[in-house]
Amino acid sequence: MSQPPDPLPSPPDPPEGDNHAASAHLSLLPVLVPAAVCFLALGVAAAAAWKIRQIKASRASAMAPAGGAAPTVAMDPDSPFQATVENRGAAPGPAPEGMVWIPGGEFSMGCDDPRAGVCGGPDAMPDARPIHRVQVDGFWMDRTEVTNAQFARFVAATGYVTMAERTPRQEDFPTAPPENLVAGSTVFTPTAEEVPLTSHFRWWRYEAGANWRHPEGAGTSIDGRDAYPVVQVAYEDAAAYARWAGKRLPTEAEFEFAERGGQAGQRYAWGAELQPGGRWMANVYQGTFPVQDTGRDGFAGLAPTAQFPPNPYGLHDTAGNVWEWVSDWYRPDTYVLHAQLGVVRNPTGPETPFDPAEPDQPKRVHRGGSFLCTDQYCTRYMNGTRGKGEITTASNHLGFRCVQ
Ligand SMILES: [Ca+2]
Ligand SMILES: [Ca+2]
Ligand SMILES: [Cu+2]
Repeated sequence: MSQPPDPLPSPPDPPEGDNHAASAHLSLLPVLVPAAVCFLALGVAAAAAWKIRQIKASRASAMAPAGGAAPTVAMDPDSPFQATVENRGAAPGPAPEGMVWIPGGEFSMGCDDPRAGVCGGPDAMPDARPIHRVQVDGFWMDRTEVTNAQFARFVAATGYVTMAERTPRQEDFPTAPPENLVAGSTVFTPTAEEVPLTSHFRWWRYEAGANWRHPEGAGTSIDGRDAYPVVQVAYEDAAAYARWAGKRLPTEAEFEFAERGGQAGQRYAWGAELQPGGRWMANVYQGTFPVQDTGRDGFAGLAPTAQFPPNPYGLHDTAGNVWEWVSDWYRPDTYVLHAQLGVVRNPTGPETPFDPAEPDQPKRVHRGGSFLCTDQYCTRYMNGTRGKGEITTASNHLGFRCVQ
């Protein structure tokens, strides 16, 4: 667990802009849910078409095509994926503690429709297509999800108060009933019996007193959980930690380059099969969702970090355990736009968020899936798949890691 670099910190940052987002968040009480929980795949809504046209011009100017990119090598001519071409050259110095060098390079980003495959799950993942070429520069990346111990050092050094710990103010949420103005967050609750997987409201609840120190509510704690990933962090909490540590959140393209480990078009961080040799390779969900997590992979619920083998770059838990915030705004059509631009270099996401399913909620991308992902419902532990979440909404299956 790395000590943050000296010199330390800027004082705790005030909340970032976009506070309008909080309205969307709390006015939904008490049925507030994390928007990015294993949920239904979305098509690119026709209603979004005008927005595509609207932002096309700005996108095109914002992303220069990669000049002189390495030639790509065709693999299977029927595959939408082409070989990953890593940047040459060594890491720029010794690794910061707890981080590994990701060389960057040019790769095929996205996920093909997994449904026909074994354990492919029910989701078509249309927002992860078309598969297109992207180039990213090299960077350092945390080997693991940020842990409770690391986050505790940040809070001790700065006095930072996370969003879930702040009591909502009536003036900020004029439409919320006063009894709903209590600090808290969203917590997964198994159902008593099998339920239709049509509404995630059935297994998420807003829990007063839930926050990173009390991940499942006021009666729970992180005692003995130093090595577990911190959860119940909203986007600005994660970003504030990253700034304090002299780091930042990865972009979506950086995360995907890293999770693929230099290999092209692999379904999983560890290869082509969900369970090679019958072995579980990530902390995901077994059993009947959302009734009972049998923990066949060794963990029912959250696991400490790094309990499964790393990917070829030395990264643990890019798939599963907790979802991870990345810095891009979410739009379902991001890749449609990218694919029109040739090789996209160091993309940082669209200028504005848009989710046709919940157009009033500004969302950023989540990556990697969580301990709740299962091929019964949501297979977003697969490489290249995309999640999303309203930026003020935290939950007990969402965390982050940093890059620099
Ligand atoms: Ca598990
Ligand atoms: Ca993860
Ligand atoms: Cu999932």
